Amino acid sequence: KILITGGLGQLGTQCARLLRSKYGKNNVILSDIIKPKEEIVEEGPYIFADILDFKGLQKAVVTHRIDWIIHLSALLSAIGEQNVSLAVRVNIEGMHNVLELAKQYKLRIFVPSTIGAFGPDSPRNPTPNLTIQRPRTIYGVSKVHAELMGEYYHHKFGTDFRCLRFPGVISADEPGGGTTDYAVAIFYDALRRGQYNCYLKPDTMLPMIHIKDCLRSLLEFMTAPEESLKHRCYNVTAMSFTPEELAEKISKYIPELKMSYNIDSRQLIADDWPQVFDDSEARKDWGWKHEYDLDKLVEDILQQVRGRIRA
Ligand code: VAH
Repeated sequence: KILITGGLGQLGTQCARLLRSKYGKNNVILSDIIKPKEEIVEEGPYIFADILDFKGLQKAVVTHRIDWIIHLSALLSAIGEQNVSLAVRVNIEGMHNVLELAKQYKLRIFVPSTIGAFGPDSPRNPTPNLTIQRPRTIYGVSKVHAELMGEYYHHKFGTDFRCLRFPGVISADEPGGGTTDYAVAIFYDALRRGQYNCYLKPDTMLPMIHIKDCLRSLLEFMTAPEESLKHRCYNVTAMSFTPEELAEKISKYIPELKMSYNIDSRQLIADDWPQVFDDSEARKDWGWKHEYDLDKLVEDILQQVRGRIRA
């Protein structure tokens, strides 16, 4: 049985869909502290689970006989800077609770980390799997903490902790509070208004991945044999692009797309992040490979967003 925390964020719903297609609808339990829409509940079991309530989480793990926890609850980079104390509680205290349960009940635990777990002292092009990590956002700090705590519990208690560092994830669902989210919002504005006012400079290069590749990497990594894993944390990526490169690809479909640039504080975050992610360790140890390049991503996301706008 699999429990997904933070299930109504950018990754949760489609993560549940993928895992249910492999393990069966009733073996994957989506959870969050938000009331779900009807269609979410129709797709499979959904429960209330607050990662800050250790006892409640423990009850869920026991009553649902959970074996794996996919821990997605977190405040992302930009929103974390606006609410540091909440980010500390959710991203750090929440992680402690989930990791403690993983230890006590011998759960396999997946925690996503991020390009945001690196900072200005890390090599940026490329950023290797093992290098200095001194991030400058509370999101990044909390994700380095998660990586270190997970690795410690693995070596000290044998906890099966697994962590993938994701680049910016591109989906048709508008995520909340990330720095890479311009690359999702642009599709909506381009289709609705034929223009996009970007908060990052046109040449800001960031590693990115299509959500389908992101979630497939999670599933393949979670089912990889233990002996193939040389690390507990792996970088994964598919491509890197800039706002102007993305706009140029979208213009092939929406020729009238007009870009404007209105830089805000998220530029400072992006300037500390990797530009190119080296995921050769993941490709070598457990056979990671991406399937969506930028052309395929743009075609697919445009199609999905068109469907959402018409709906
Ligand atoms: C963010 N989309 O921008 C998230 C992610 C790699 C970026 O962590 O904060």
